[in-house]
Amino acid sequence: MNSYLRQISILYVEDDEDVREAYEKTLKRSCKHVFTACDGVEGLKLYKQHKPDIVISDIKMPHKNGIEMAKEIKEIDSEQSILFTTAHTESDFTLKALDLQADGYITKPVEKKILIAKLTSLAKNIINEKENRRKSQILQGILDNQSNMIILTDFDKIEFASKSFFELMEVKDAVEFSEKYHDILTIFAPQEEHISATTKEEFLLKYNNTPKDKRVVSITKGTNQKTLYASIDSIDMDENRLYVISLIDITILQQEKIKAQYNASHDFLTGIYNREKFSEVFDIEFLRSQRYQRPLSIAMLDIDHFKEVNDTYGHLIGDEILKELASYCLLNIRKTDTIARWGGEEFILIMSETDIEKSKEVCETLRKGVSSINFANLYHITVSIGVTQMREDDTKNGFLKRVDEALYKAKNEGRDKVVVN
Ligand code: GH3
Ligand code: MG
Ligand code: MG
Repeated sequence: MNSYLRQISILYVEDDEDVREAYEKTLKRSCKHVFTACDGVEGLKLYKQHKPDIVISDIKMPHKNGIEMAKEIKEIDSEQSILFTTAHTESDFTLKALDLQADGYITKPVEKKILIAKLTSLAKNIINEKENRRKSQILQGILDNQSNMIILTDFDKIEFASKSFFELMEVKDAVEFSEKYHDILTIFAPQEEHISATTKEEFLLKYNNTPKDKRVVSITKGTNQKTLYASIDSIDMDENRLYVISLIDITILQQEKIKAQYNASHDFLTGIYNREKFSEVFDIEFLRSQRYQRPLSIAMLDIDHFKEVNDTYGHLIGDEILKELASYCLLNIRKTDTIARWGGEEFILIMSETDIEKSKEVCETLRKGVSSINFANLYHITVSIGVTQMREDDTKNGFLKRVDEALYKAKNEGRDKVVVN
């Protein structure tokens, strides 16, 4: 028993009743289902009803000939296997049939052995094709059911990818992807700390040299930037190696991380550095100054009688003044200097590479500037500032204590003053 033929269905269209009945018997012995029709009209009707795997048809028939019927069938399914039987070996009919990409023709009278051999080879292809399609569907189903995006690629073209990946890239399938993006590497935007490359080798090298938890790529889509965690495995095929790239969208996570990092280092009200960030910068500057014997000054600034401001104008106005003061200081210090909110209405300024003469000048300018501002378009405040330069035998605490003392002195000496200690 022919196992390939056993799995397929056939539509046999032939107007000659004797021929039809004779072959129907033969076919029924070998095939799963056989439908027979006596002309093109009936043939087409049965085709639509049963969608057989193979159509065998005579050419010359009443009502609708074999070629007309085949044309209509091909419009329904361009991949449909069609085999013609014909007595007119050299005729136009045959040529037209071949034009239609029929899968072949057999001359009449058809030898049963030849017919079975021809059908077996067609059936083999059809079954393999069906099996491949089934496997592809299973694979696609598996890929689409993953929470992460998966791409099967040799880095040149995409063999398979999950629907979620194509959706992200706004393409229908792998063919449209390669038309739009050429290859997979072009979609990974060059970004600091993110993996990108122009060749497969470079990309894999970078990937392998990046610690597991930092294997991140970014994909830019218009103004939208996606951050994705990547993991790559390889599959060795017959002649080439395929890579399974798995991408997890960590954009939101990344944004939250950046936000959390920002919140951890910035003051909620004024937006300038907070005390934690000040400590971090201060530690570095202190060490640097010590190691390279470079001048370093710090200043502590405190709003005068701020309690009265709050009491008179209200807390909201007080907040507004704090914000405007912070912005003003930030705008009026050098890029290399650091200003932070020390707490309440106190601010601290780190001036690297600055000796006491220069830092006093900076503070005087700030003090004068502040006293001339209309805060919230209405209110005037003054500030007292203590300033000091780092000394050779200073500890961090000693250095900070001295600036605090300077500020205390400025307050005692009547406020709206800069005092050096
Ligand atoms: P001095 O000149 O001696 O510094 O007097 P002062 O009133 O500024 O100092 P004091 O330490 O007595 O009061 C500080 C005030 O700063 C009290 C507090 O309500 C106010 N303050 C601290 N943080 C904030 C804030 O975030 N918003 C507002 N609106 N006020 C604040
Ligand atoms: Mg104060
Ligand atoms: Mg104070």
